[in-house]
Amino acid sequence: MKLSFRWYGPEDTVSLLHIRQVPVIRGIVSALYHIPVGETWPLKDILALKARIEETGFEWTAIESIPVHEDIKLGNARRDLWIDKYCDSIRNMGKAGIPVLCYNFMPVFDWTRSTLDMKLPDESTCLAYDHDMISRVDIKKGTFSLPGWATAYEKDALIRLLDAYSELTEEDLWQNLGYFLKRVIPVAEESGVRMGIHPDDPPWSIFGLPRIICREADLDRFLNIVNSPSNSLTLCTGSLGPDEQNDMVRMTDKYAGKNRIVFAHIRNIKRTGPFSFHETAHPTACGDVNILGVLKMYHKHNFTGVIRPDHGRMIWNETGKPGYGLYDRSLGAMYIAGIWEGLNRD
Ligand code: DNO
Repeated sequence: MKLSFRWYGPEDTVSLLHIRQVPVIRGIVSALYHIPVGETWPLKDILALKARIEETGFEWTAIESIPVHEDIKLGNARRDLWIDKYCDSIRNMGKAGIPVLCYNFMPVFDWTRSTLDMKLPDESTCLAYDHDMISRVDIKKGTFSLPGWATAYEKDALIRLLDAYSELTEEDLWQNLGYFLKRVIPVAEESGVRMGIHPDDPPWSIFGLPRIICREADLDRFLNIVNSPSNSLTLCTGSLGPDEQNDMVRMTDKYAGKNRIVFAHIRNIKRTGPFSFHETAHPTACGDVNILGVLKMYHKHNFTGVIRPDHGRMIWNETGKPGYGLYDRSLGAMYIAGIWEGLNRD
């Protein structure tokens, strides 16, 4: 496996030189943050970022993410134009030799939390989701955005977008996802790229919008739309984990066994109610996801894809992008690396 670390590009307060001091990290997961959503990623920009990553001794192991334009998810008349541009971005990343592409198909909002700095008993802070709080938010009333989202909408644009989605059912969203996959996966195959869809986070509908990549049955349906190694998963333990029906160890065993996981996000959470949870440090003992069990399954199937520690808490007075500080993610990386070394020796 390629142990990697997410880096938000040259503007990130966590630098490549910081990451280089975390032992055994081989890869960087990054994106071109200056390209507007939907526009083609130019080859020269990809190569420039790649050179910067390689100068520090790393490999650019995965792109996270090339966001999917809302017109594609809505399935409206403009989608073909955006899909053509998406295909060109895939071709360019293939030419640059970047093998893995993470993306999601969540309408309007990417990962969503109600609190970005919930205090834990040890006084570290973490991201938390409380369904009652989210249900009370009137998103049409103002701007609502979280750091890390590809897009922050102004009020009017958001209202227009939500109106466009008001008629869209889950089944419509599945059809639009299928249309997208049938166009992009052949291009990914030709380009030597494996795409891994990121599950919906949290794995249920929010703000009345449809969400369809939430459970095992959804992942099965998704993988069957185009049965190709280029049509695979980014399996995120912290996104699927809040639904206790999602047995992460069994699901990792199943999908890694079929070679349909290209990217592993390792994150732990603690459930605090049927639709509520907060994030925790990565070790199994800290949350409700059996992270050791999940890693054992990757190891059992000789996983050669990308693994990264996902979201950390804020510890030791670090400030920065919530979920993406240096310190706790580094502890997570060491936890993963230690388990892997132990499994290799067994
Ligand atoms: C959260 C991340 C997600 C992920 C996208 C993939 O921290 O895991 O924002 O990058 O959903 O498109």
